[in-house]
Amino acid sequence: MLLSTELFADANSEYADADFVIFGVPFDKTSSFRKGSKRASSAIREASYNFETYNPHYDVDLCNVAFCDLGDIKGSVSVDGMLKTIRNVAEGILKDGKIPIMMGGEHSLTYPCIQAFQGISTVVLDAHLDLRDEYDGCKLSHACVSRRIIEEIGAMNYVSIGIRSGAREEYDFVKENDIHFYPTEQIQSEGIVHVVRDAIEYLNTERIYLSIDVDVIDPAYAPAVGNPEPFGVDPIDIKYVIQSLAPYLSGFDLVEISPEYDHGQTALLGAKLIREFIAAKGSV
Ligand SMILES: [Mn+2]
Repeated sequence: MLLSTELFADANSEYADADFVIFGVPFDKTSSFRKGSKRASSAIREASYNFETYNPHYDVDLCNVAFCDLGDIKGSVSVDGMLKTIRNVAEGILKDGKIPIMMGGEHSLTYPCIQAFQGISTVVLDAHLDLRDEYDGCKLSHACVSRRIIEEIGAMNYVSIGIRSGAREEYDFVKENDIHFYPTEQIQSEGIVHVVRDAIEYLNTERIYLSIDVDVIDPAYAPAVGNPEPFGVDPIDIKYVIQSLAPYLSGFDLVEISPEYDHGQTALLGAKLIREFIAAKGSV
């Protein structure tokens, strides 16, 4: 059990009263380049104390939003076992009618969260396609997470935004399976407002899960990620995505921060985006 000062700032509700339930997952076993996302949840919690409780954009004070932090989930050391544990945790939160907020850890952890919904449209913000069938012999690798998500929910219920990296075979898979994604160049030419409107129209649903791989953001703003990729998205565009999707959002995660490559700014941005989500959804 964590001390209250070690929990996410302002997560002062009891579980029974909470509308939002934060949990951390210190797990980075399949990370392919810079490991260390297992330390992200504590870095994000520490950074969360930097910010005011009041959010002027939404006119919401987080002190008045009911949310709690379960602390970190200690699971199996195996990938398969860890993902099963996460699915159980997410299912419990959903059964109790609350919105789960997962702080990774690596991106593979998103898959069991989406499985827990048993059918939900998904928006992934990511620099990478993550559409390999397997990586290093592992189908549950973070490099395969969007492939697993699409198998779970179907291509028509999936979009990704901010893409600028993938193997040729992944781009072939996109064409063959009609995967809907928005490269950063499209955000630059058409603007994030157009891109998000198009994504919402395409998904045509009332319920969306949002997964933010922090490497979607340009490394200038978010250098401490597992696989940094230049030509990225501006943080304020990510804020706009959260704002626009908020009425539809039923689940949220933020993954892939690797704090040892940070001077604190990536963890701060991660904490801020989680606070933005709670304020945006709390004001709907
Ligand atoms: Mn990525």
